[in-house]
Amino acid sequence: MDVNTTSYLVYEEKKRPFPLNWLLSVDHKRIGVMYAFTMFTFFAVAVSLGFLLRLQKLFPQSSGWEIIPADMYGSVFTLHAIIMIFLFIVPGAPAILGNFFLPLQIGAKDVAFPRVNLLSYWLYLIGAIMALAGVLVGGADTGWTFTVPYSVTTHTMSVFGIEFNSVSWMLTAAFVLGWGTILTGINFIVTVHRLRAKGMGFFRMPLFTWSLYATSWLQVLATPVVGITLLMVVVERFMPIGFFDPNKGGDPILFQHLFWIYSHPAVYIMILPSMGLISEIIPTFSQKPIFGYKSIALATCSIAGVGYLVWAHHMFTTGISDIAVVTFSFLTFLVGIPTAIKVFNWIATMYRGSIRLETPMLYAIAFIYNFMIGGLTGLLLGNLGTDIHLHDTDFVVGHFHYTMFGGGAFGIIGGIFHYWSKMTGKQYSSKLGNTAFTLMFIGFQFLYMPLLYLGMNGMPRRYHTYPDIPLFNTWQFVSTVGSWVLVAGVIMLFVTWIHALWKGKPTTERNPWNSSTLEWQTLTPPPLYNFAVEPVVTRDPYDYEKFRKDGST
Ligand code: HEM
Ligand SMILES: [Cu+2]
Repeated sequence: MDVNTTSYLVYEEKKRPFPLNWLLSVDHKRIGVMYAFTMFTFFAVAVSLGFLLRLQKLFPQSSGWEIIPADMYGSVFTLHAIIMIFLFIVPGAPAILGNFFLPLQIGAKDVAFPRVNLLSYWLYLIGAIMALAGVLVGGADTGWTFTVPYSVTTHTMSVFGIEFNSVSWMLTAAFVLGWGTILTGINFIVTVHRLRAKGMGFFRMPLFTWSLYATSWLQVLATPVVGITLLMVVVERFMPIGFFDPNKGGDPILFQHLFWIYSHPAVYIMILPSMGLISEIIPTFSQKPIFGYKSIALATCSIAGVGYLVWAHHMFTTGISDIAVVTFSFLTFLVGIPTAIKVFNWIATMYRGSIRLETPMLYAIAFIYNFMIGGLTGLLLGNLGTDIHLHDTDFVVGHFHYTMFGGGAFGIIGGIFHYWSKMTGKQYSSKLGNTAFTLMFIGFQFLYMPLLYLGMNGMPRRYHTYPDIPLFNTWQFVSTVGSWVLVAGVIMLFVTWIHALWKGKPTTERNPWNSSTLEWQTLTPPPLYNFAVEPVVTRDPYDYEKFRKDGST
């Protein structure tokens, strides 16, 4: 049944001049696009900071080489991380591709609360501006983990005798940002429960929708914990109340529990949506139904569930009890099982498939490779025996870049290429896209693999330089050169997207990759009302046989 012919559900949005026709639009697609522009602008800023962090470590201390002064190094990696985590990877795929495609994947006209959706974007924007404005009042050098008691006691600068504590500024910014993601989570949960097309039961939902659903529950259940915790730090900075500062009778370990009760589930908020995108890309470019659809859907929920119970693996060196260490170590290993099921199912889907190595598929395969390294190194950190040695070293920095960047961010970028022509009505140049990918992938390995080795050899993280030791000199140098290649790839990525927006060949082709899920049935780009007729779902989302036979939805 063609969902684009009869027109009784068609409507228009109120006409407004640019940019109000965007900034005040409640259309989920426009909100997704606004997030894309804002988030990748911040990403570019944070990549530049990452580039500087690596450049600082090109040569050892004895060489006198210094790009970032020692007393500024902390502020630079803190800002790099605050932007990457709170302004890029946490809003991430749900904000851009979730907003644009969730209603299209389930056959709806929009999300459940369009105005709340716009409010979420505004809270994101206001929080982001506050976080960046924090730099103007001295920036924070606490690390993105805002570790106490340092973040309670440190004051950054005073102007004309007025104390400007930018840490409070950054904490409040993170609190505002948190509300943006909580409201997005509520919106997506209600949308999935209430707005699915006829015939689409839960086990007929596409896997990207499943990943957004599980992620939304984490956003709603975990984010309030960090919100209140950060506010407690702000209050403690101004008032004689002791929550976390031992000088005031507070407990710094309590802060770590509360902070990681959010921040570990937060890593699944970062990775589950990208995993959902990989589950869309792999069957499409293998032209085969996904292997083990139900087990992937259930693995998604169990990762979210068990992932909520492992937070203290970040605290093995804080002196928590042996029982606690063994319990959290066991639960950390337990999360490895549903993750392994997903990786196995993706590879099984590719097995004997007719593989097309288009740009989205390249990012999807790189995701699997990077995330395997990220996951396996995570098991080393989840085990007390090895973690005591590796905690707070560059091994940890390598580990989370493999998961968050090599996994999360590679997944988002692959997803944007996958849906590019559907979103923009224009084609991108595969040549440019594949060149960007190749530079990013190779640069990435040369940047972060050495950090794993340096950390195993004792190089602490967050140090602004290092002693003149041959092993350190070699691999710090290689890692920095790797960052140049990676950054060249990121620049190439932006060139690809700008070139496509500007000079890309227009297309109205609805389903260029021959994908089987519902969003590809709409016009390209989708009209404001998405579907002229409410779709009726009659098959499983990846039932290629039925899809090929009659093009059914
Ligand atoms: C070209 C891209 C990037 C480069 C060159 C880069 C480089 C770095 C370096 C060198 C550090 C370690 C600073 C130190 O401990 O001495 C660091 C820390 C960090 N990076 Fe990146 N990074 C990049 C992308 C990303 C991405 C995409 C994410 C997340 C999605 C990310 C998240 C973080 C976090 C959370 C920290 C920890 C900061 C802290 O200790 O508080 N980075 N980055
Ligand atoms: Cu963790």
